[in-house]
Amino acid sequence: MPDLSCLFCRIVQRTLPAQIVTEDDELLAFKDINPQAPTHLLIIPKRHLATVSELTAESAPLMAKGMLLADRLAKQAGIAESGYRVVINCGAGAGQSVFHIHLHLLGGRLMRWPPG
Ligand code: DGP
Repeated sequence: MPDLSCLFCRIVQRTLPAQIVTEDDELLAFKDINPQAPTHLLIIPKRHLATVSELTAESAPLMAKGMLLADRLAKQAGIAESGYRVVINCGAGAGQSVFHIHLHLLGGRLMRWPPG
């Protein structure tokens, strides 16, 4: 069930505008509102799952599909050869601010390690 207090559920429902890049039955990809790299996309499951800690054996395949989509979008954006980063923040202490699981796809600049 969508949680209409959730920003990303509202983007899925099209009640909050976003620059949507692609979607299928299960996933939606859109541009991050506050990009941290020349390419910064968010890939989300359409169903509301708050964090990685909520995943189950039934829902976890969504994340594998998200990774496949991230790589496809990285290739489309021309950042796959130079390298890209996929980030999932789990919990406020790790920097999660929107509690609807999302993969950040970042690229188009040199990435350093460790992240902040
Ligand atoms: P995180 O901190 O890992 O929960 O990442 C949340 C990301 O979501 C952050 O990079 C900014 C982005 N974001 C927050 N609100 C919106 C919004 O309304 N629209 C879009 N497109 N991105 C948003």
